Amino acid sequence: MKIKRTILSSAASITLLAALTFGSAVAFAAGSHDESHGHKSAIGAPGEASEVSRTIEVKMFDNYYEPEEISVKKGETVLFKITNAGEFVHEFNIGTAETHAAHQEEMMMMVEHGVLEADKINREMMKMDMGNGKTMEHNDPNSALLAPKEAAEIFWKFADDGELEFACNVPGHYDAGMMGELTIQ
Ligand SMILES: [Cu+2]
Repeated sequence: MKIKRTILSSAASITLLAALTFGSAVAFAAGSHDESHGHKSAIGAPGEASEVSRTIEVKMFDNYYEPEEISVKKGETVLFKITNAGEFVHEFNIGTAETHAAHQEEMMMMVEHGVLEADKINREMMKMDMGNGKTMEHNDPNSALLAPKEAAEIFWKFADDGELEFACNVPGHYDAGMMGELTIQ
């Protein structure tokens, strides 16, 4: 009787352990997702077209932006009209130094997998399952990854503060200076 109860309770604790492990694995995955895709609360949130108070045109060249710096108002919703006027693939990504660093690692992986070439984006390959249910698709609302001559629009609502940067995380571009300060006033 005593032995049987011990077995039962250890089976119960294994189940509990499994539940706890599973729970923490999920929490970890969610946490790392936040890190790689930006702390949404700090960098702002996707904006509504009806709330746009200003349009800012951004041109991407090899390897710099025009304008070089951007300043926005607290809580403002901005429509960014982005054009890639360069000869290489570039990105306009709203984030912090930390989120850009994390994103650069993802982009490095895209280059290693042949998804990203210097002057070409293989969008079909981006949809491939990486074996973990994830893909390399880039449709984050805070960024636009563009091949030469492509254009995109980003509606973004800024928070009240934050130390933000807009940057290109294509390998080597950020370090070459393809980033700018995004000041909230
Ligand atoms: Cu670039």
